[in-house]
Amino acid sequence: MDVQALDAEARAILRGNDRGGYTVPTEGLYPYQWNWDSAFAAWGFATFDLDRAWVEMETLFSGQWPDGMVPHILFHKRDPAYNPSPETWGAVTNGPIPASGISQPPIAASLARWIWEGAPEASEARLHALYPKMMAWHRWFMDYRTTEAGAVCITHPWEAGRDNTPDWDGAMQALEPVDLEPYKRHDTEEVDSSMRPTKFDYDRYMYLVQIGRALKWDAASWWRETPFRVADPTMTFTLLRAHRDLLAVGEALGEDTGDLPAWIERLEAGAQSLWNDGLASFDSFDMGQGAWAGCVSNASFMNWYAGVAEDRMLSHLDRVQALVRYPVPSHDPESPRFDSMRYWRGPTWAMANALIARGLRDAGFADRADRLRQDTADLIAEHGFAEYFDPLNGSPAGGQSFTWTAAVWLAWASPTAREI
Ligand code: 9WN
Repeated sequence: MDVQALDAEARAILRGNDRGGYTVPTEGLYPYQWNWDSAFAAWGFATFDLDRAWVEMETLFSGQWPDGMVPHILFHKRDPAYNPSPETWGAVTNGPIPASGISQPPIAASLARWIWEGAPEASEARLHALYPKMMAWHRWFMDYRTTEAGAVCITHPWEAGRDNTPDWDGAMQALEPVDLEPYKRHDTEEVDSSMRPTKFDYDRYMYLVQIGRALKWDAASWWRETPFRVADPTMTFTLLRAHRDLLAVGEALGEDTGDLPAWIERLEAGAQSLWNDGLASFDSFDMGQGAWAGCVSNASFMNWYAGVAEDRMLSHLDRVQALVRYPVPSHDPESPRFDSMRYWRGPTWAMANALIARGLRDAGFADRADRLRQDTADLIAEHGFAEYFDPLNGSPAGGQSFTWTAAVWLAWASPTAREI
């Protein structure tokens, strides 16, 4: 492995995807600022340009809505080729920047903490300024996405950032997209359709956007009326972790930590509500139909990242790792729904591995964390900086020169990365 060349290539990808204050996930396929992609980008930039890292975070929060939400896409500069457009979303004036009407996994506070810990003095003022914005966003999740049991829900498959995972199959089957307006897909013009969600899924993505637009994306109305509400390990675990990190930051910086301890307690209970006894795993739960998804996904393994101990997940991890060359697959290879190349139905995602490994390390499973880091480093070194990969043979898939893959290489997978 030529580490110097790989580090240089990763930096060049981040610079190349920089559109001035924000980074696109990849040229063409995703021409705007995506929420959790940007948090990873900031983490990557922090390894060689600290100021640019904070600018990435600041630009993300410059799109925050008055109710606290930080949208999943910010449409800074219009790209007519991309669909759904700002008008299709219909959230052009809900916040300071035209945006989508939903959010994405809240990893920003955690990654901001890691960036700050790497350079505390130079980062402190930037983190101070972001702190109240992060609090407001976290409060928004507690107010508009959390079940009574304390699990965090998604209201659209795009909100979890795991668009077409089998986790949502049941909830998607239950949707009847009546009066669906005609729409044009952009993704399958950029990437082979065998690697992307099907028309069945896309019809329902667009149908949900249509309903949200009619409700003007008013958070309370949408939470009440959306026909798609699934309690999700990605959201629950990332928000729980982010609450803990924000609390640590708030205490260190002398900020008001407000409701954070109570929110943590609530989400700790919520995390347990995602334990599916029949599957012996953390799972997604469709609130609409009161049904488990029955899925061991890569998000199921984020329990340690959230500070939730569960040794039974180790057996799943060891089992799943033994089945593929490049773990962690986004869906259980032993499931009949596993599809090694189709988006979130099987492929491996380097950025998800970074979060899983961080959790394993924090929980004291350093050997497993190291192994995952090594497997991910091999994957990227042998198959490039793709959006995602076939877990069986490493074939690169989706977009290329991908921001979050380059970022997690620099910040975590590269042998030159700082120990986290
Ligand atoms: C829709 C940008 C985003 C990621 C998501 C990933 C994918 C978009 C799409 O790309 O979602 O938001 O069109 O498929 O699923 O996690 O943030 O990289």
